[in-house]
This record gives sequence, C-alpha cells and structure tokens, in this order.
Amino acid sequence: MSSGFALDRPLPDAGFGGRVRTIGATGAAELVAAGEREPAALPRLLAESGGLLLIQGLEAMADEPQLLVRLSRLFGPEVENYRQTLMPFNQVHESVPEILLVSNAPPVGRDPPKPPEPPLTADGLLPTQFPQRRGWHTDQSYRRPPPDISLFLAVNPVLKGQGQTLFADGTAAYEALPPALKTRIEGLEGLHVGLRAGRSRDEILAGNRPRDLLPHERPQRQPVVRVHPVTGQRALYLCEYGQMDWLDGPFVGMQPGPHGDGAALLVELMTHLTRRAFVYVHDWTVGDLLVWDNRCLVHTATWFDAATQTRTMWRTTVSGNPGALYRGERKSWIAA
Ligand SMILES: O=C(O)CCC(=O)C(=O)O
Ligand SMILES: [Fe+2]
Repeated sequence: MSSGFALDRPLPDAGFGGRVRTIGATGAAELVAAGEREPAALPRLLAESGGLLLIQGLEAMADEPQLLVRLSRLFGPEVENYRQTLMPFNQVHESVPEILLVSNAPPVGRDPPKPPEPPLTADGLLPTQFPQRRGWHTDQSYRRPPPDISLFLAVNPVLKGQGQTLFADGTAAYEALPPALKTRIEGLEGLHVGLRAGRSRDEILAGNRPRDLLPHERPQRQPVVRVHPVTGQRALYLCEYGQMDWLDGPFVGMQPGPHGDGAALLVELMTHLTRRAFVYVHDWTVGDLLVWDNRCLVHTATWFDAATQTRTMWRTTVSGNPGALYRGERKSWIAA
C-alpha cells in the first residue's frame, strides 16, 4: 500500500524502532494532517518498527499543543485526560488536560533519576543493563487494562549524553530466552503497583509496614508474557524495583518479597531484557517525538544536571486496545 510516509529502520545502533518522515513535507502541522488523511498508516509503521517510532522536527507542536493530541488520537481510541484521572494539578498542561508535563522546572519540579553506581560500565560505556541501570518500567502497568501507547515530545531537552530515554525490546528479549525459561514463565503473572502505594523494593527493604490500599490502588496482575493484540507476538511484560509489588509479589504464586524466589526470577528476567543487544538509547533534540508501545517495550530515563539545566517533555497516553485478555474489564484505577 502506498503511504505519505517514509520509514528508516531500525533506529541507529538498535535492533528495532524506526524513524518516520512525511514525504514531500516537513513540520508538525503537515505531519499530523498527513496522518489524519491516512489514519492507519502511522499505527502500521509503529507495529512494523517493533513498537518505537521517532519523528523529528516537530518544534511547532510546543506552540500548538492540540497537534500532539490529534497525533495521539491516531494511535488509539482513548487519549487519557489527566485531570479526570486525578494527576497532581501541577503535572498537567494548564490548557490541554491530555498533556502530562515531565519537567524539573516549576510548577512540576520533578527531580531527574540518580546516576548509576558506578556511573559507567567496566568498558567505559553508558550503563543500560539492570540492575546497574535502574528505573525500567512500562507505563501505568499498575492499571488494568494498562495503556497501549505513550507519545513523548522534547519541548526543552538537555545536553546530549544526559536526560536520555532508553528502551528495551521485550519481543526480541522473549524470543532469545532459553526454552526452559520460556516454559517456566508461560502463564506466570506479575503483581504491579503504583509508586505511591508504598510497596516498592526499597520501601519493603526499609521495613515499612505498607498501609492498607483502597480497592482502586491495589496491585494488579499482568501477564509476564504478553501477546501483542496487533502483531500477535509475545513479549516480556514486567517492571522492576519501583513498579512491582514487593510485599505480595513480584510474581503471583511464587515466594514473595525481596529475598524470595520471585525476586530472583525478576532479577534474572530484567537483566536479560535490558542486555545491550535489546536496547536503544535516545539522545533528545528539541522537536523530537517518540511514540512507544508499552505492550512490548520497557523504558527508563537517565540522569541530567538539574542544577544547571531545565528539561521539559510533554507526554500523552493512549489506550483502548490492550488485547483479548482484558476484554470487558472495568478500569481498575477508577474508584467505584
Ligand atoms: O523522562 C523520560 O525520559 C521518561 C519519563 C517516563 O518514563 C515517562 O514519562 O513515561
Ligand atoms: Fe514511563
């Protein structure tokens, strides 16, 4: 099928992802208009690229934020309204409630992640692999049904080599697992929970007695091997220290807690998933936009010097096609 877009894949130094351009045009308004003329094209390119699309030169979106919302709508039926989902007021764009602000500047004031310890690998490279690299997650996996896709626009990125976003390919990582491990995790479920529930590994190790959770805050089961509803491919679907439940999990039916069999399996799977061969490192340029598929990729951010730099990124989240497993479920995170 002909398309108004050109795709270069994979992304540099990666085994997945693709960069998309509008043929014969540049700019944000032109890209969104081309996408709307052919609504199946960009979602198809996302699937063909293994779940990660880079679009560059979209600086104009920062002055016309509705363009980001229109682009997001092409990737699924529901674009999250962060005011309705009760995100802290200061983290939501003042006039466009579909835009989440990820920024160290006021009024958001979110600190960057800590640098890894040690800061470089033994061969002097940027650490990507868990557990040296921390923070790997898939967005909002503490919800059932979880969201499908996130869009992330660099409104004001920082110097190259800092404030990067790293992605790991859950599909390739699953395929590369030893057959015995594939068998072991087939049908296994992870227990995912939000950061504010007090059940992160650090909090459990610190001996915190977790508070009772309201029904809409409770940990949610998710398949460790997730079948992608569009491509039919299997992918590893899990998070690590922050977004799994370290009290009753990380896995259903395995020994719980930071010292249990579940913890050992999680470390083994996460270490495998974030091997350099499965990772793409994105250094941001103003006007870059990444579209990522949370159903088959995990991601994390790197440190930047927040004392001297401001980093402001805009995110939208798209849902509505989580797969047959979730069919007919009510939204777990909305209080009844
Ligand atoms: O700041 C980043 O690079 C990533 C932030 C993130 O994980 C997100 O907004 O989902
Ligand atoms: Fe994220």
